Amino acid sequence: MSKITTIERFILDNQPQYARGDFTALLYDLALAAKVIAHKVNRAGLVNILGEAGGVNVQGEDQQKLDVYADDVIYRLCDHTGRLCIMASEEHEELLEIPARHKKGNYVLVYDPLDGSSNIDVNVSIGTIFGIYRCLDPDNRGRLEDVLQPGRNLIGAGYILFGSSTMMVYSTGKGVHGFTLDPEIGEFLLSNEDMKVPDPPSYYSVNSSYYSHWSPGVKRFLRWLQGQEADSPPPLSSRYIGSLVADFHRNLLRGGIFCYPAENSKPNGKIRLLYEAAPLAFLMKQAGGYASDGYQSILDIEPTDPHQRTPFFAGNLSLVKKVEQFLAAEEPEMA
Ligand code: P6P
Repeated sequence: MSKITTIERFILDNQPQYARGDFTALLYDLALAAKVIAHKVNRAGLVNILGEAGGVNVQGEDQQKLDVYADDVIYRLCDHTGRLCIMASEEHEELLEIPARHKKGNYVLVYDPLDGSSNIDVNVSIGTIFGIYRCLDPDNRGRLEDVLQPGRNLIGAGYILFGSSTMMVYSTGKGVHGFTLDPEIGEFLLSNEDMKVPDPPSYYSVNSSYYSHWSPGVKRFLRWLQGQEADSPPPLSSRYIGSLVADFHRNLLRGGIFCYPAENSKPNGKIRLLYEAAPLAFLMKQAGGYASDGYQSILDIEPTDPHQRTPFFAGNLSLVKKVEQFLAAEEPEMA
């Protein structure tokens, strides 16, 4: 029997000596949010039977959609703790200020409260993604500039995967660690310490129905991946369930590449830079992989808008660098 380590214990054991505890406590807050959201998500299928989240409750009040519910849980757990100076959420066009009655802290939280929530109705895994920055100016905290930081400034990032079990996977810059929720005791227990993306890879994840909309370089990369070029690698299996966190998690665990390329009608792709691509890129780098927009590291992109999108390739370094190689050698498509 391996020793039982709760996420709280692991966070405490790994916080630096000089830590004052705010960053550690913020990670606890997110672990608590994960438990609260998991409880509701895991009952989503009972909406019409028990009238819970997403349906109409016994008082006839409209229940919140689960992504709105998840957003509300994270905000209300974090807005008063004095640890944050500002938040940015996929669910809100505007930045989320800390109410004036509460102290502003030194950290910034960016998050997608429930990515892929449309998959709930078909019982496919979904996820929460988060990133943590330090505010830039301690004397002027909670500005747009604090949110528009490149991923290389992240001091922590992670995701919560609501799947066959609920997992919280995070990094604070000292490796990637995974915790599985034991619903019986309501604790996240260490299940994957120091996760590294395996090599050789096993999978690739992409929505091939968009093939005709991709650039020549991306098309060439997919043909290479599928064994149609002289120097193609050993064949990988295609796995894509249209839920970013689930597809990303599989490639992190088994080795591979997740691709959401730019398309003719979507030049910046679909994945959000600030609260999806950058946090996942931080994790993938910590796990020995790499994430790119096809031309540069995701972590080097300087955001100009909290909701901007980016083409996204994440996984084994060798595979993502191959995308960059094919895009760099791209011949313009014949008219
Ligand atoms: P498509 C879900 O809507 C999402 O944002 C990600 O979770 C997922 O990877 C992607 O979109 C799927 O997009 O265009 O393949 O349906």
